[in-house]
Amino acid sequence: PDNILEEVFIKRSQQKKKTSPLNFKERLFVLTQDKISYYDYDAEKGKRKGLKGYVDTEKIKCVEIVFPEDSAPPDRLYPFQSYITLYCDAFFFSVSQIIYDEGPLYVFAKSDQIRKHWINELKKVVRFNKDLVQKYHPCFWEDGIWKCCQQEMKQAMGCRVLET
Ligand code: 4IP
Repeated sequence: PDNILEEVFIKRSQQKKKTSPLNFKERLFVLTQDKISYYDYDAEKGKRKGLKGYVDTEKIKCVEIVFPEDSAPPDRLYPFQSYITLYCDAFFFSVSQIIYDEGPLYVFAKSDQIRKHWINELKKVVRFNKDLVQKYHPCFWEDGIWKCCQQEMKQAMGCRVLET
């Protein structure tokens, strides 16, 4: 499949399980019409390594930037001043009927320009998706709450209307 974009981003762990750590990994992201895939990346050799995960683009509900809440310490933002959130409709049913909820995927771009470019391309890719939302969460999901509206459910409906 043809790659639309390829870029190294810092990805926040999605914390699919309650016990998952909150950490940040450098990953090579590849966007095609069907998928956003991310790979382990050898920064020294500039080479792609193993596939770590992917999101089916048809499941994406929203592609937006994140606004850090006013009190966010600057070290959490530095040196990546930009963010992308992807709200994926992420219900995976395993054989044992355990439901994983994927929630938001946070990706930190190295520059505002890269962020803008990816958001534009992603919006084109997802524009005909069935499940696009009209409301989103402008701030992070962190420590079990949405920082923008204090809701405690990861799947809680967005609190701000998207501008079109
Ligand atoms: C992992 O932490 C990595 O951050 C994973 O990212 C992440 O998966 C895991 O989150 C998280 O537990 P450790 O390396 O310390 O184990 P990656 O797969 O890119 O290495 P995702 O892909 O989901 O962010 P959970 O929620 O999948 O457990």
